[in-house]
Amino acid sequence: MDKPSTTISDLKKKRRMNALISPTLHEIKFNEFVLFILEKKMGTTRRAFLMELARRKGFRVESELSDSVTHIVAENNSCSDVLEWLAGQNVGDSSRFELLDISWLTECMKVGKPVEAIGKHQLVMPRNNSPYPTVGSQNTPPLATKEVSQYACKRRTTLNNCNQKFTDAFEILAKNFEFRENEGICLAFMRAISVLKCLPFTIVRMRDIEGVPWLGEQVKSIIEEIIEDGESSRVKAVLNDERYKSFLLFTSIFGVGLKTSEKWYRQGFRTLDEVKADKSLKLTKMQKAGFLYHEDLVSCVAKEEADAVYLIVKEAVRAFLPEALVTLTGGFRRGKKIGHDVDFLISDPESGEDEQLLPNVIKLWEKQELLLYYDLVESTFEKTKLPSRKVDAMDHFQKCFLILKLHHQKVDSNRSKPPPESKTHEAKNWKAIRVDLVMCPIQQYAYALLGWTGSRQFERDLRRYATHEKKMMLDNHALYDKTKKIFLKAESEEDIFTHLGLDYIEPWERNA
Ligand code: DCT
Ligand code: MG
Repeated sequence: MDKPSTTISDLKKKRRMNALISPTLHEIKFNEFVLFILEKKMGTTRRAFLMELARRKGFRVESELSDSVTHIVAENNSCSDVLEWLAGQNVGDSSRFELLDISWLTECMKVGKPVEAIGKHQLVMPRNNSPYPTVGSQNTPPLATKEVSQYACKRRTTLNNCNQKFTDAFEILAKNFEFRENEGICLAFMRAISVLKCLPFTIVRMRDIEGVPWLGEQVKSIIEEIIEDGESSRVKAVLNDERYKSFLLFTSIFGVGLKTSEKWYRQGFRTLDEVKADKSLKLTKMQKAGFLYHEDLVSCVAKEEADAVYLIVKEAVRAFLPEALVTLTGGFRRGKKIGHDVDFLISDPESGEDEQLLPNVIKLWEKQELLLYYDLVESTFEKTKLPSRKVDAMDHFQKCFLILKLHHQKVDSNRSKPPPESKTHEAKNWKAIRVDLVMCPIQQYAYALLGWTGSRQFERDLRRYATHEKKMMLDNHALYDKTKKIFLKAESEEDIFTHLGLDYIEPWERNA
């Protein structure tokens, strides 16, 4: 069917409109915001009139919803009407706009300059119904109106991090302070990272983070710089810092911590090749393995590889204890797709404790030539011992830190993809994987599982919460009620949350 032909009068009308809509050469007096007037329910003519009027008064008004627009003015539209319209405009995060009613613009026009946008001018969602709680100016609540708890164990933190550009920057700064052994500032950045990860929106202006805990002046000034310039000058300086760069390299070696890094740095080493070239250096057994398998160990473990390791661990454990529980813990239990190692918790409901299991598994893998390195740590666990007061204390269970030889074939048979077959016999057909095995009595299983699932920040805050809010002591073995002077039994993680009076947080919501 032919389109109806445009009449002369249509054309004239269009030209008139265009003349009104296209920006004329009015001086912009008020540069602090950029307006966009919504045509929906207002109509073309009235919109064109208001745009021209506002421009004449010195306001900057855009015809299109460009990136520079900060305020959207609407008439006869509710907040949801405008949000619905915005959703169809493909403008990304629409929470960056202030949504205002026409009454605000009318008042501005009356006085010939911007008036403060207050409650009556703002288009807001009814409470509890909002995709982002309010859209408003200085005196309205910021985006994070729902109170954000200071405790990670009262927040739900999934892997969906809306603020990665900020958290990546703080990870670098935190690491730098860790390398400088300044624990206080390091922890301050870690807490900021943790709280930013739980926010359900991307921060686009400082107002968005009003009332969010753990964001001190230092943290805020860096957030502001990243919002304005897209990057932080402090982070850039750290990335170029010689000490930071060397420590990052040194600590990437399994078995090398801050003490060794400091020593090597003082001796003048700056790269791993320089360390390797010095044959007089005394390396521990762990560090030797760290250098030998460095390339494999720094390339992260993928979930498929962790699943393949799980099958190997389960088979070996069940060969000795057929009823044993073998649970994948750490980051992979929280739903991560990559990790630096694979963590397992093992417990036997039948025998309770079996100190021979880990030594037997080690012997078996040695025979199968799967073991590249191991360090068996004996249990120092005592049932009557009170939970540790130290937030980062290691637990007392028997455990084994090891490097396992994972044949590609084991991963690929899981993946149901043909293996990248080695062309020559010499080609390496395996990858070295860091594995932690922890053996605990079944009575402590729930506590050990909660402790080994992490994240570290989540665990720290669980313990801090127990101490400060509940007068209880929590660690990977037990929960002790100091008021009642009793140990609280738990069969599941849910039981522990209940003892602490906390809502249950699923493992994939513990990525704090
Ligand atoms: N953990 C802890 N305190 C420590 C060390 C570990 O609470 N001092 C807990 C938290 C996570 C779990 O043990 C496993 O530790 P990692 O393997 O270091 O952490 P992850 O979350 O599994 O991280 P990655 O994915 O890098 O392995
Ligand atoms: Mg891990």
